Amino acid sequence: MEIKIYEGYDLEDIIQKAKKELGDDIKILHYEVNKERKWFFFGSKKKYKLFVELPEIEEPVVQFDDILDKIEDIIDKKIQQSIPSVQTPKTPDHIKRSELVESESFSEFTGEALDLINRLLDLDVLPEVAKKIVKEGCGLDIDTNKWDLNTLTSKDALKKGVEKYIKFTGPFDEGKEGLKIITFIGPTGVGKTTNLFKIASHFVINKKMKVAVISTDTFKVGATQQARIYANILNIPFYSASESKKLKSTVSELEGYDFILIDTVGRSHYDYWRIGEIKEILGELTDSMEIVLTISCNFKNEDSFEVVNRYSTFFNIDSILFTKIDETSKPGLLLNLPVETKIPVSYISTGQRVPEDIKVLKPQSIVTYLIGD
Ligand SMILES: Nc1nc2c(ncn2[C@@H]2O[C@H](COP(=O)(O)OP(=O)(O)OP(=O)(O)O)[C@@H](O)[C@H]2O)c(=O)[nH]1
Ligand SMILES: [Mg+2]
Repeated sequence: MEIKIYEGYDLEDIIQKAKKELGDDIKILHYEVNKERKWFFFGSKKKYKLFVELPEIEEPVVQFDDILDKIEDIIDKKIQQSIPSVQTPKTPDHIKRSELVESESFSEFTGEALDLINRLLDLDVLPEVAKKIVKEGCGLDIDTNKWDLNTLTSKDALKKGVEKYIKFTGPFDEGKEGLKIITFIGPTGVGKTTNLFKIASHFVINKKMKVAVISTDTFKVGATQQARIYANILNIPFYSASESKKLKSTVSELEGYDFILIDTVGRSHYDYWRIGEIKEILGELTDSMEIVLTISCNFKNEDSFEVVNRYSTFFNIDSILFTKIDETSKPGLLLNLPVETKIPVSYISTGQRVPEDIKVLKPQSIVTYLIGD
């Protein structure tokens, strides 16, 4: 406590002086009155001493939430700047597809090759991807000095390109040794939970394997109930874990299992913090698990590339699982994403039925989804 002393001959005056300096709410601790003798006067004069407590200087109230928000903003900006960019090659909006096909960029193609490119562009396959893929099945036409399909049909040419540019993981149990942990990540509502259980069903029912499911989606109301019901139907163990310690101890109890499938909460790819939270929950196990990014085929090209970019900043994505192929007539994504990002593809979900509507992706199935049987 600090004290300031005011002195004067008029008590009221010095109180006013203190108030003027320190504010109306001054705290007077005490005062003294001394008599001063004046040798040339008879008598004496009262002198007052006022002891006032100096008000505490208030520290500004620190709003931690505000500070955290600011730090988040700064980091968000930094992350934005540092995102590795698998750029979506763009078809300029002002160029119509027909003009594009006839334009310079396709002038090296002719005949059936050009027809096939045309069909692919119609399905929202990106021009550069279409060219790369189709060229694989082409030979140089001597008369025109342009690329045309050689002896192959469109379907076989497409398959050849797909085989060259896309990696396929095959079924998750292929070449598996010991316990395999597979974690499904991806944007909200793309079909992570339902497709995880389709895959679990397959291994439990058809392959008689030991499968356990752990849900880290404890954020969404009803999420664990939905998963628990599926697990009950399959009669497999189901756990929920909201933090990495719990996840690690749960996993350590599941030795002897063939698969642990981990479900995660859906997060918008624009929400880094929440994606980061998923990684935090997976903790040190992240490196020993296979990460499956789930993407809906009805996403626009640019959105899907953005999903991969942003999830890649946190995870090493082992494969892409496509969903909702039944909900789009333009599944160009099936080529665009794996060709441009070089991430292998694993499964494709073809509808809502659990467990039937899922298939292992193969070169032929990509061809079929694009240009039919
Ligand atoms: N049409 C169609 N619907 C699908 C497919 N796969 C999943 N769904 C449906 O998509 C909806 C969302 O599926 P979920 O499995 O809950 O999706 P999720 O990614 O777990 O969702 P969040 O946990 O909320 O992020 C459900 O109605 C599923 O039946 C598919 O291949 N085709
Ligand atoms: Mg879910």
